[in-house]
Amino acid sequence: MSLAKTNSPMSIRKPKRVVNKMCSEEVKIERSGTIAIVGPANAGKSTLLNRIVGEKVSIVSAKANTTRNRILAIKNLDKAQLIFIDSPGFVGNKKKSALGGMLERTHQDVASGTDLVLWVVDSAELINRKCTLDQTLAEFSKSGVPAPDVVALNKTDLFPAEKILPVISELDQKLSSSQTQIVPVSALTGESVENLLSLLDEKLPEGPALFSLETVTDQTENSRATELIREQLFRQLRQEIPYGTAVILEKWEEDDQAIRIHAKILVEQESHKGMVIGKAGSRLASIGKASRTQLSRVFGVPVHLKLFVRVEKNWSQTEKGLEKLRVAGGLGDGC
Ligand SMILES: Nc1nc2c(ncn2[C@@H]2O[C@H](COP(=O)(O)OP(=O)(O)OP(=O)(O)O)[C@@H](O)[C@H]2O)c(=O)[nH]1
Ligand SMILES: [Mg+2]
Repeated sequence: MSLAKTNSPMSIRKPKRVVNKMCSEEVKIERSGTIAIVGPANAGKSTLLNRIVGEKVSIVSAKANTTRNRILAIKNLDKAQLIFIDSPGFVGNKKKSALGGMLERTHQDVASGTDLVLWVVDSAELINRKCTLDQTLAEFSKSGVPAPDVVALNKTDLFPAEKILPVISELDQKLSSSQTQIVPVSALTGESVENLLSLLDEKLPEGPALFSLETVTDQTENSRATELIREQLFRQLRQEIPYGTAVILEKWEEDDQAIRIHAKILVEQESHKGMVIGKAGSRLASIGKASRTQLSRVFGVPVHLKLFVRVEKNWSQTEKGLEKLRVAGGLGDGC
């Protein structure tokens, strides 16, 4: 199969595991709309999206700024179609590279054109006082995103109710709009995610389904594959190394039995190349193994993966570097 052919929405070849299967004739959608998922880096936005749609559509790691572009995924309820758009987290006041600037613009763009804004807040940051609520609110208003319709106070699995309740009441007092509702959730365990969905459903405008009821995400297979590899780079590499990595698909072949993928991992410095490869190739082998497991799970067939590491000096630092990567397909869909 040619590269261009893989640029098709995921709905064309779904994973064998059937997710969100609903029969179009049985369901009449009366409400539909787009919902921006915004919030600080690492708050659990992508974990929440994956939990809502029931499969991994957005990559997750413990490192900030894992998500780099908009990720659209759809959840159908009885009579409603909720179209979620995950975004890169706030970059904050740090000195920004060209890539950091791109993340910030994407974050703002995602929230500016949607029907609803869902702000995900990390309760651990507030309870452990790494960040005060005033700082969190100030950061939110500086981010240029419209006021949230719903706040999901995430990671509640980490604390007993007596720690969570004061945060909710403080949030309630300090939010500028009395229309904003707060839902404590755990994206990790799924606790209260149904409540969150009901609340969003109530706020959706009337309208027909905007996507077919079988569609889970509009991401191309190319992008989904490179993102799953990038997830392993974020999970398995340390310090600044993952932030200077990008993945480009070089070859995609498939038949009924398997998919064969060749992908290039870009790093910014010669010294980073050795760290990605590791002693006797051990790190790259581990990245490849974990990526293959995820790819096979998502695509529903065995995946054979070959990874190569190349240096593209300081690509993330300049607009020129970003543009070169964008053209090569190394920044994913929608960039
Ligand atoms: N305990 C706990 N951990 C969570 C929860 N949700 C997310 N996490 C963890 O928080 C970390 C960040 O999760 P992500 O979903 O990547 O966060 P994000 O907001 O998408 O981050 P960026 O893409 O970097 O902006 C990961 O280690 C997750 O496993 C939760 O409800 N409970
Ligand atoms: Mg994310």
